[in-house]
Amino acid sequence: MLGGVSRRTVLLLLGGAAAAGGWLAAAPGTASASRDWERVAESVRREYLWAWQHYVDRALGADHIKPVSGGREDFFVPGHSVGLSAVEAVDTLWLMGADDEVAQAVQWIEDNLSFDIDAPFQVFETNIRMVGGLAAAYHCTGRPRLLELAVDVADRLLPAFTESPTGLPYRYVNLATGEVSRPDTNIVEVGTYIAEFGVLSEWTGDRRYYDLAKRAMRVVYDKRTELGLLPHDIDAETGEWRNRQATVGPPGDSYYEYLWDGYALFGDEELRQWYDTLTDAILAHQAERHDGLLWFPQVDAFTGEVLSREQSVLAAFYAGLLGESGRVQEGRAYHDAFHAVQEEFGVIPNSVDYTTMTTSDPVNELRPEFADAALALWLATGDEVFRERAAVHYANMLRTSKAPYGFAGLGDVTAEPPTQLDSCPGYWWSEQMKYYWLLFSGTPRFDYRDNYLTTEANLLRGARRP
Ligand code: DMJ
Repeated sequence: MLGGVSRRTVLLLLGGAAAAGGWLAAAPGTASASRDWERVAESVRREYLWAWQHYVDRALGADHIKPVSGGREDFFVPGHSVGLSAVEAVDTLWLMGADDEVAQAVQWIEDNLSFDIDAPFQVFETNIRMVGGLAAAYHCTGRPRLLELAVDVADRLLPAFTESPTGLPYRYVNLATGEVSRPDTNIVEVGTYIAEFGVLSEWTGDRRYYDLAKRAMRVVYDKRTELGLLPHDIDAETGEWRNRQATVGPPGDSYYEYLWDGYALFGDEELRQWYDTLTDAILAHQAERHDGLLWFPQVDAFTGEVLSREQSVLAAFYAGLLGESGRVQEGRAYHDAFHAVQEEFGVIPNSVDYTTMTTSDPVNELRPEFADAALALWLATGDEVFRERAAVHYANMLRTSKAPYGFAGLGDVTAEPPTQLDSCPGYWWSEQMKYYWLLFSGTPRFDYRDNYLTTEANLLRGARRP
């Protein structure tokens, strides 16, 4: 260690500095006054617009561009792209003040997007990405057609809820016929709707969306164990648990997030009470310290026995959720744990065993959760350390993931240089580049005091139109 900064971090910073034109010359922990955040923000915007241009040139309307080969890829259903990356990008482009690019994306959506597709779509992913993306695009631009499309796709998802005997939605619904399938589900896929459905209720005056989303959340909450914990797998037809394991990572993560968010967005005190009850139980039975760091192992929801100390990178979001819901100390401590992972590996792998700080899954799928939590904790505390950590996260991505036609996931973060995968997920367009931009730019288009970003970082409150 060099004065609290690992050798690996220094190398990464130097690499990032070169790649980004020297803006990251300072080491983490250096007083923020020495950082030129505006230059970092400019770099983020420049890279995002560079990637956007490639998507427009080679893949506009496809769900994904393939960043290494320049090809196209479907996400939801083979042969049925719905312009996922374009939908995910609109509010990010808008926050960056890239109005020509916003117009390009919106024009493609308004002219081409149709959900009359005779194929099963995953209800959770369609909601957080398509309903949420369109709702955020509407919130930013005010274009009525975007709201119509958000309502149209949400309506096509509703049979998943209304056909279920328990109110827990099925995992899949055919968008054209309404046929439902796959009752074998989990608490994320039954309980991550209240933000997107809630704003649709607010904006259309139709309460059905909010009520269906909340009913499913209640079914889950009412089934908590005597310890107050939730296993993560559940059957939508019987309402019975399908496993015993509880986790704040997938597939448990955004169920907890949306309990808080339902309160934060709509003032629903009942959801806040459910959130508080479950969070108290998680902190009592699902948390442990190891080498002075706070971690959340997987535990048996009925006995509290630790089942696994593997930590998914997706669980890093939980640091931000704790911070924004008033548990700042715990949120900061959990972010410190993932900061240690970033210090160890540079680019954070899919998961680590925190007892050995090793990984058996060295893939990086451009996951945004560490940056997500950095933004939430920075907004909650104003502590510059979170901007510093996010800047390192960005520099590491820039150094390793920039490919000929966009940004690519990595096959093995421990290889030098890491191998690039020919894939860029839709959430890259909605999540980390937006978090970096909001952290570094101070854009007047964002209300830094009163805002709401969904689990997919879709902006549903806080757009300040010029
Ligand atoms: C995103 O699609 C959402 O954040 C979701 O809640 C889980 N994580 C992915 C990105 O990693």
